[in-house]
Amino acid sequence: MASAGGGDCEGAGPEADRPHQRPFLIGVSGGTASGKSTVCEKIMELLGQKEVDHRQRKLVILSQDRFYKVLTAEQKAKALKGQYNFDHPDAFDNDLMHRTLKNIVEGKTVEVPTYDFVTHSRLAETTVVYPADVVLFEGILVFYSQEIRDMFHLRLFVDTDSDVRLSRRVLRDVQRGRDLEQILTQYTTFVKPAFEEFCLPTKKYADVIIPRGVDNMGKEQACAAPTPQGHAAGTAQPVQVTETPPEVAINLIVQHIQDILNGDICKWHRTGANGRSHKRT
Ligand code: UZR
Ligand code: MG
Repeated sequence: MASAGGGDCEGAGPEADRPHQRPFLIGVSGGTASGKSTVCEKIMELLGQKEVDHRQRKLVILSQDRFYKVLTAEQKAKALKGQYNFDHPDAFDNDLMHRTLKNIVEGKTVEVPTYDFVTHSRLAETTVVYPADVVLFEGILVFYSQEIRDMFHLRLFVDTDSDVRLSRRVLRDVQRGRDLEQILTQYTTFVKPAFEEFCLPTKKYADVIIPRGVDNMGKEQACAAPTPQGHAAGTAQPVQVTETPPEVAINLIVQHIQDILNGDICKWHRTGANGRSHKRT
């Protein structure tokens, strides 16, 4: 059966029958303010999908932030004082996130909540996400739960220095109307420890590590060497594009996505860098 993208592969077996609406799901993780959203936007732009009406889009970007839990009055009071841990895996409605991603992977239209960072609450309006060929799901802890991690066909980790992330984070939070002292206290109390405990250890699950996000695109810069100790014994190393500007990593990813959009569904059959099989059920 032909997928809408065309180009079925010989020997693809039942995989060839997969309706094209079943998207290729890409997880994009990295610390706070690492540039996850910017990387996603850049991918969308390079694929010429930015100007396309959202109903016609082949690519959709979705943020884990949308799945922050609805806070109780008590938690909200804490949040407003910078005393609530938004960087802990429990801060997310993991059930809803899992259910929503499952529906997305099955090619269903879903409704996702909208989250307001100023009031720390879920807004009444939701966003309808229509079936797309490629879905980018970005967030600090998208690789934390194995259940969700295993759903991704490709995993990217945006690796940006923590001092760069802190300075961006401060600017962003000030723009969100927060008090500087509170921003810094929250960072040292919650954001940094949680990054080290929950986010950084998930870097080993990435297929591709994107250095410095897209901020330095086009600039020549020396980079740190890869850190093999970050990888579990027996697992393959992810592709780490360290000696080159980050657009090389992004261009490689874009090329891969382009192949999927063009209907080269053999790509879906590949065995991941970590030995995962991407067979769909
Ligand atoms: P990114 N966050 C808020 O600042 N306020 C909220 O109401 C909900 C989340 C922050 C959260 C986390 N932490 O570090 C960050 N705090 O959003 C994740 N404190 O978003 O990946 O875009 O940095
Ligand atoms: Mg973000």
